[in-house]
Amino acid sequence: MKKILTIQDISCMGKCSLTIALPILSAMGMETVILPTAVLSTHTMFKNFTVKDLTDQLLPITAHWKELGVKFDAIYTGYLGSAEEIEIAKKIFADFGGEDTLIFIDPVMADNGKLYAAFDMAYAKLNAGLCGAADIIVPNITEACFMTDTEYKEVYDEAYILELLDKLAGLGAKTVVLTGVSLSPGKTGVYGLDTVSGRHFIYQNDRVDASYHGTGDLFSSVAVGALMRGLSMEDAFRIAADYTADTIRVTLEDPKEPWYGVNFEETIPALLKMLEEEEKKQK
Ligand code: PXL
Repeated sequence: MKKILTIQDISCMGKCSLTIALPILSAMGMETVILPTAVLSTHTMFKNFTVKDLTDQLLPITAHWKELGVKFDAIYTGYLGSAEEIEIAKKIFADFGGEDTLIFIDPVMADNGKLYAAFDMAYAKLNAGLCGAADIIVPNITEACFMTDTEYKEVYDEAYILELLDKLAGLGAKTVVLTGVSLSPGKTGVYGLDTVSGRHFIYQNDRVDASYHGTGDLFSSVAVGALMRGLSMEDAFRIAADYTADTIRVTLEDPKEPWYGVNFEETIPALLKMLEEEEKKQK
């Protein structure tokens, strides 16, 4: 069984970060080891949430794992709360990384042209540095712009995306995948670049006109799980994009609280079916 370490916060109620990564990766057949960076009462779309930072716990926890000789098939980082936690993530990559460990970074910090309230430009630069240590990074367009000093555009063409991918490649990751890329009306998806071979890949599906908290975490968790199941980059990101869109569609039928998160619990059986069908095709 593959063993994945995921490093991100735990927002106890509301669906994002670890409350998505853990059930999704477990359902996909992965042993999932968690390193919670902070405990929040709810995710940050609720008012008056509490936060307990866990920065001082991270290295003692990983030192214990080191003593036990633990090895991971993948390390997947999501929302990290501070500059110090980025430095710690780098140290964890150095301590547990290696040829047989896929490092997957979702540099969660911004969307729709803006940094989230907790972050500033200095944090974006540190995140860019962290991305240099990755095998795969999956920024959205906003995050890519902040990390590469590029002007953010709501309306863009393919040349803009190709330029962003080249700049992201300059950060040092082996594969860079831009998310939320729309190259024609009503479509959205991913545009990737394997920086070793220079090969691009693109996948566009139908855009669902709704925005839910935690969908980036769902997308990344599924992509990591699919890669660990042995799917190619193209197949893993296509399934992650399709599954995320399908889950948003299912959630739209639930009239309550659109900011709460998506009803991924209902769509896990469909995800497993999608994966099994893909795997059967490849046999
Ligand atoms: O879904 C990303 C995420 C995770 N955790 C916390 C967040 C966010 C995005 O805003 O605030 C605490």
